[in-house]
Amino acid sequence: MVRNTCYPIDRIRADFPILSEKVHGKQLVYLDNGASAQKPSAVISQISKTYETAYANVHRGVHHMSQIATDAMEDARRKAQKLLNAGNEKEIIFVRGATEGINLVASSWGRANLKPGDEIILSVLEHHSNIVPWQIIAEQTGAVIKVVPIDDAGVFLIDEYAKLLSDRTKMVAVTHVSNALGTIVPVNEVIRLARENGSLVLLDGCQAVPHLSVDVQALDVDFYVFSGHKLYGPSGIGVLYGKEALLNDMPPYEGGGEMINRVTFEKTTYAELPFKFEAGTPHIGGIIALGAAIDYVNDIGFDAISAHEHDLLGYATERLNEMNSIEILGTAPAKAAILSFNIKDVHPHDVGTILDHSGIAVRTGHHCAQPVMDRFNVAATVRASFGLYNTHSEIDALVEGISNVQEMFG
Ligand code: C6P
Repeated sequence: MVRNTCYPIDRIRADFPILSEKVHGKQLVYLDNGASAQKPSAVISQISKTYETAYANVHRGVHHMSQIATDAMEDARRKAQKLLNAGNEKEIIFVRGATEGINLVASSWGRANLKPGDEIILSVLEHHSNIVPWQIIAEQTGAVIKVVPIDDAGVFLIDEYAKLLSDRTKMVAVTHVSNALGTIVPVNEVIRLARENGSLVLLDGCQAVPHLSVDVQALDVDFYVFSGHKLYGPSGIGVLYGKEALLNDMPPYEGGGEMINRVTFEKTTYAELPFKFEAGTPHIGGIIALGAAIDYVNDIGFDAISAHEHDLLGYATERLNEMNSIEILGTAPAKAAILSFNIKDVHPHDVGTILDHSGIAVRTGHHCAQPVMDRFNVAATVRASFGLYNTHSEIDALVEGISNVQEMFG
């Protein structure tokens, strides 16, 4: 396998202070980026800088501090707009994360549009955040959920999906990249087929945005969500993209300050987009720092990030395939940054605990994707998830850690 020697890995790693930490006396090997990514100095210092020099509540004050905080927040909105290539900054709604973004659409759009017998299509690959909000709204409206199956490799079965579509389908809500298996879903085809049936499409981009370049206009997707904390930004902040006309037609999700035009006890009118969906004081410092995270990944470039992570995933897959008694779950030809596996006769939690003693952080469990676990008849897996700062020698450390586990368990 040819390595990309131009990728500035040493400089990138130096940007992440936490990567020089030791865990149990060993060098940290952080392979849990799917759960949350670490933060570069540019993001960490932006958080301090906001609170030290440019903080006040936004969209409220005529005073200087309020104005510069408002400008910085709106600048971050434009960065998120460019990241997704949204046509218009009103289509970028700041939410707490992907979970809140999906709940917002399921609740607001769902309450206004779903009727008994209408159908919502999900897939087996979904994170619980893209299942439960739809179950809640289906229960409230009488809508019905249909589920696209996957094959033994974890591939989204597009032909089965096509069979589920009908004029009853009102919403297709699927992940762009599976957080449990890494499968990249053929979203262009998903959207094209949904359009033929007149359905809307929401993509859960939580596991895609840190790894691939996304263009919501080229995709012609109706709603797209992601979380800042997986994109090297702070937790507690994320983005919901929605087409302007759809968002305009949707009722507010939460009521409160900021989302109103005029309030009287007789009648309240609502603010324009995007503020109609941003009730209350937002996560000002987090939004501005998310802007810094977007600048950071753009400086490296998604072509370079994707190529580097693809290289890491290929190398890790090759190394694990050479080992005995390892089962990799999720072997789809199109995959991103995730390697889920089990070691024969060893519980994933034991694997995770032993790896941790060598300083290696992986996630073990169901990854908030229990239907995926059920599909493979397992309760849990070990998941190594890669980010832009990981290296081949960290994969070597993982392989050595797995060998130690195998030796301990005979
Ligand atoms: N997955 C993981 O370890 P929040 O918690 O709102 O930031 O993101 C939820 C979410 C939604 N969709 C996908 C595809 C996700 O991967 C996640 C978060 C983490 O895989 C934490 S459970």
